[in-house]
Amino acid sequence: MKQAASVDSVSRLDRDMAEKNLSGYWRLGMEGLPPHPMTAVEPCLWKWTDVYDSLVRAGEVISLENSERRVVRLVNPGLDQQQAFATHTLQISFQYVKPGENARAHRHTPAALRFVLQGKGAYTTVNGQQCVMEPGDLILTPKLTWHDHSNDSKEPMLWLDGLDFPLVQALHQVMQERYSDRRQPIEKSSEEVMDKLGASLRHGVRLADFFHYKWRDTEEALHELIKSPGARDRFDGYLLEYRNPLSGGPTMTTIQCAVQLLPANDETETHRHTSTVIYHVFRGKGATQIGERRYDWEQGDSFVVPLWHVHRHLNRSSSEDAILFSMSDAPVLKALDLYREEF
Ligand code: GTQ
Repeated sequence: MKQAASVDSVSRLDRDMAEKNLSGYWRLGMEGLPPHPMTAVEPCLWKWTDVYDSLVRAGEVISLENSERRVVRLVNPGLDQQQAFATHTLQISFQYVKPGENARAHRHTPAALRFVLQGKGAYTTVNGQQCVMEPGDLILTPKLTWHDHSNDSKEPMLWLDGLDFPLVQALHQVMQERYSDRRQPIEKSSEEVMDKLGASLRHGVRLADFFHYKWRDTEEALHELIKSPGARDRFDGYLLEYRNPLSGGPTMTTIQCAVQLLPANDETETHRHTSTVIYHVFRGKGATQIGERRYDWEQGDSFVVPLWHVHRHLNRSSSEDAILFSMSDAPVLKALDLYREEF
């Protein structure tokens, strides 16, 4: 009688507490917390042909009058499919703007970046700065910067979008505003800003922002790097991080972008870290071993290495360099003292 009463009193307690929006720790049992971070994000690879086919079809049926952007998102099979995010913190999608089109001006709390894949001569305007796009350029639209995309060229434009949307959503901070016109007035060009940047660094004057990394500068820096003795990283090959030239800090508050070059036949060593990385293959072909599985990739493919998954990269060509573009949530983990690495 006594025992039954005590069993009954726990379930009665739980029920009574639930009615008052309370919960007892004992409901978790004795298992406790996991010994290492756990994630629902799954390793996944998306083939360029699938992404490209979808973009081309969207080009036929989606107009920029009916959809604010013509964007195809990569969806992680381990996450809620309705949300359509590639990871729990960052989102990757691909955007297509046809000749003569304009994607109207807006700004939002999620930070975004563009890595240009195809086309030449279209531009994104960021807070009045005209950033003319060429393949390999990285263009930033940090939180609440106005941006619109215009293709006044004769070629279709394709680029990769990265956003910290899932993170900003988890913090319940998503909002967007539309600009009064479709396009912002252009006040200056990236070239003018870059010229001023040199002068401002010499004079110790701070420019407010830096939005545009040209591929010709990135490529030159990569080629300098491969010539420097001891520059090869054992886990990432020749890795170049996009740093804020004014602060020396990460690309943006929440996102670290990088390019890495793996020479022909190169194989890196295995490690893992608490940041999650989204990769896009800019040049070449190879493979990334994630845990037990090998993901073979070639130009245009994208893949995700989820947090705390051991991984290493292989260039499977005997003659060509491979170049990976990547974005990671490492700045967030570092800011929160949650960044750890193991090898
Ligand atoms: O180009 O402004 O992939 O606002 C998602 C949201 C791109 C953009 C995305 C956006 C944009």
